[in-house]
Amino acid sequence: MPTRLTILNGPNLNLLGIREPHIYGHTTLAEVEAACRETAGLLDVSLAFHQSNHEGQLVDLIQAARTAADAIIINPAALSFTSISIIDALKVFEGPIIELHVSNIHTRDELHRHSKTSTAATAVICGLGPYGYVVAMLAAVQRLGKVPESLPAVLRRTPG
Ligand code: CA2
Repeated sequence: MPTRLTILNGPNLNLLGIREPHIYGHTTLAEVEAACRETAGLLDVSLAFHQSNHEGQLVDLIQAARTAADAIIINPAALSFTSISIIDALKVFEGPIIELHVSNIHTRDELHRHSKTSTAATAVICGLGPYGYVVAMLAAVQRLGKVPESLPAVLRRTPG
C-alpha cells in the first residue's frame, strides 16, 4: 500500500491568492493543491487534500485520518489560535502531524501569533509561503521512513 498523506486546510484558506496577497501571496489554494499532487507523484504517496470553513468538519476529517492516512499535514488557519476540539482530535492520531502556516506567524500581530494546535503537532513549519506544503510533505514522508529510494539519500536520512 502506498504511503497516505492527508492535507487539511482551515477557514478562509479558500481565499488564498485572492485576498490579502501582501500577507498570504498570490498563489491560490487550487495551485497549492496542484503542487502537492505533483509532489505526491515524486514521493510516491497517495494524497487527500481538503479545505473546510467548519471546525466540526475538520474534526471529522482528522478522525477519519486515523484509518485513512499515515500522516497529517494541517494548516488550521485561525482555528490554530482557538480550537481545543482540533487539539483533542489531533492527539488521538498516531502518526506524524505537521502543522503548517503560509505566513511566519511569529512576526504577526498578537491575535495571529500563538498557535494552540501546535501543542499537538510533531513539527511546525511557517513562513515559507506555499512552498511550505511541499516541505511538509517531504518531512512527513521522511518521518515515516518512506522517502523513496529513487530520491537522493540525503533526503532519506536524519542528519546528525
Ligand atoms: O499563514 C497561514 O497559513 C495562516 O494559518 C493563515 C490564517 C491566519 O489566521 C494564521 O495566522 C496564519 C488565515 C487564513 C485566512 O486566509 C486568507 C487568505 C486570503 C485572504 C484572507 C484570508
